[in-house]
Amino acid sequence: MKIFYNEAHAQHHGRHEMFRGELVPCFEVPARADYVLQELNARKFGSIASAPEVPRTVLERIHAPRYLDFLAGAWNEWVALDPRNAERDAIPSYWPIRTFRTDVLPASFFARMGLFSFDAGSPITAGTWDAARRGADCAVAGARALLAGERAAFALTRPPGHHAGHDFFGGYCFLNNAAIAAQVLRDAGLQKVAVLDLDYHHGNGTQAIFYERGDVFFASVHGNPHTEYPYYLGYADETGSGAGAGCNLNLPLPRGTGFAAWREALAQALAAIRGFGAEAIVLSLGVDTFEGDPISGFGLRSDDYLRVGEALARTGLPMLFVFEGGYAVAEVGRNTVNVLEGFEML
Ligand code: Q9C
Ligand code: ZN
Repeated sequence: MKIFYNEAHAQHHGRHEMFRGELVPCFEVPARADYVLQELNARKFGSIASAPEVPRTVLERIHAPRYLDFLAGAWNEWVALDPRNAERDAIPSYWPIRTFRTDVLPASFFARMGLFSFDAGSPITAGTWDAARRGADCAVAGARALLAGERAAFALTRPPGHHAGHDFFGGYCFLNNAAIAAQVLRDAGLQKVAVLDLDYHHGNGTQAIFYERGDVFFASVHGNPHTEYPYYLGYADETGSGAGAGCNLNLPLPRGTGFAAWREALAQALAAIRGFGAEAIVLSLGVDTFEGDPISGFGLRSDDYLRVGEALARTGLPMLFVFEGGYAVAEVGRNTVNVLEGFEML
């Protein structure tokens, strides 16, 4: 399996996120990707390469130009407001919800930051844009590896991507790596692509991007949004609309779900992807389904991830793994590489 590692990932290092009324240390930390890289090396796994830079037009297939402009300039704008801001993360605190206008792009940096986000948990730091942009490059390189005939590839990058939408960030995500990769596969001539999201949290950004499209199937197994982040999307009755009717499958499970029930949902998602006729799968690989995850509620154990990889391999489809969540930092390498090993060994 070809592995594309984002060497710029640590340039995104949020200090704090707003959580229940206080600023707490970020859960989404550089050490997460370091542990995965360490585990790949320890288990002598694949060839690890860096990805070539892709032109911005590739990102614009998924993201709005004014959103990309905002992200690219956000840190400089933030520091220009007050030089002391260089010591602080930029975090939004105003959002244009129902009844507000979103067609006007405000002059205020804070107003724009809120326009382009949906939570206060996703700080922008000095290197956020570079890390996110180089991460998208890894996802694109992975997609191109599949197009060149590889059976599988892994984009090892952070910040993650699946909560980011066409023109918004949130959930620690800025650019939707999985969506960008799926679009690259489509643009290269694959007729039908699936994105399968196994992160604990519903991939609201990916779902929204493809919701009205019949060429990209989105399936997700995740914590029930009634009680779990991102709360406002991810219900079972969201099945796609317009040309995308029937091309969205949400399988929400209650907090506390263990591997037996979770793997049945995975089997259901894979059956639907097969029925759709996907020619490749982009796999949003979050391992925050682990029993020890500090912000999630499923009960998967480390060995279970080997079985997950085997189930994915049995699809026989080319597979691009894209790293997403997983916050039990010391175990994130073992769990992630177990999926890849289960896949490779079958
Ligand atoms: N501070 C991903 O896994 N915050 N994002 C939940 C804990 C948001 C998770 C409360 C969690 C976002 C990619
Ligand atoms: Zn997650």
